[in-house]
Amino acid sequence: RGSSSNSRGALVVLEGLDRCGKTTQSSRLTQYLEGLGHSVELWRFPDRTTSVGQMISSYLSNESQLDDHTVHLLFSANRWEKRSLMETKLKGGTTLILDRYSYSGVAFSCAKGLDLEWCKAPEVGLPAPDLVLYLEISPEMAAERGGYGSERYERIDFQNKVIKSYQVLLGSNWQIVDACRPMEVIEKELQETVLDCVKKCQNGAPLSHLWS
Ligand code: Z5A
Repeated sequence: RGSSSNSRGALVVLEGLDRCGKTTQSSRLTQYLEGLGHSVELWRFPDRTTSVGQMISSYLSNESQLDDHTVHLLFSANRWEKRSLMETKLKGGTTLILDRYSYSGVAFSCAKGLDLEWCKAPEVGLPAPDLVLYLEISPEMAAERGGYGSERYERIDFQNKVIKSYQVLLGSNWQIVDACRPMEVIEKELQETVLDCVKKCQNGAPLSHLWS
């Protein structure tokens, strides 16, 4: 499908508060692109299947206690262990839809009080997304959705701090999406934006690295 010798897959990230609809929308987007005949994969961070991911998972479900800096570095390591595969896939023409990425890493750790620059440092050099879709919702509205409250960060006061940290990270490749609307309406809006991004990458838009 590529129309340039530098043709590649797009790196698309979905970010936002807990229960904003990332999982729902990232899987719908993946199905949509597959339906159009694109090579596409859905990944999520943390990737709880690796040994680092299992340490993170047990921390998130309050089964283990870890120093905040340690947890931050584990989340980052969990992305670095996928970096090489990520780049291979993108260069091979596969679009990756990521359910959370480095922005979650920084936003959640900063919300705990860690220094912004310290939090960004271990992410430097990871592939930079071509597009970040930020699904915007209030913590109160998110809490009304299914399953809220069972994991470590699922408290409204903490989620408000996370929003403030995300605001600092906002860049030119971000699109803010009103996530309070019906799923189908959001889905349609994302399809157009992502297809546009996929086409740009097929036409050879260069892959950059964080933080750019
Ligand atoms: N974390 C971190 O600290 N550092 C890092 O580097 C990374 C993450 C990567 C686990 O993330 C935690 O790790 C997370 C950040 C931190 N903590 N928090 N908070 P996770 O991704 O595994 O967990 P999550 O954020 O809790 O994801 P989630 O529960 O899967 O939520 P979601 O994907 O955003 O939402 P959803 O599953 O699509 O939808 C939730 C419910 O709402 C479900 O019942 C849907 O049917 C419903 N829904 C979805 N969309 C709508 C609309 N539009 N209207 C009405 N209802 C809807």
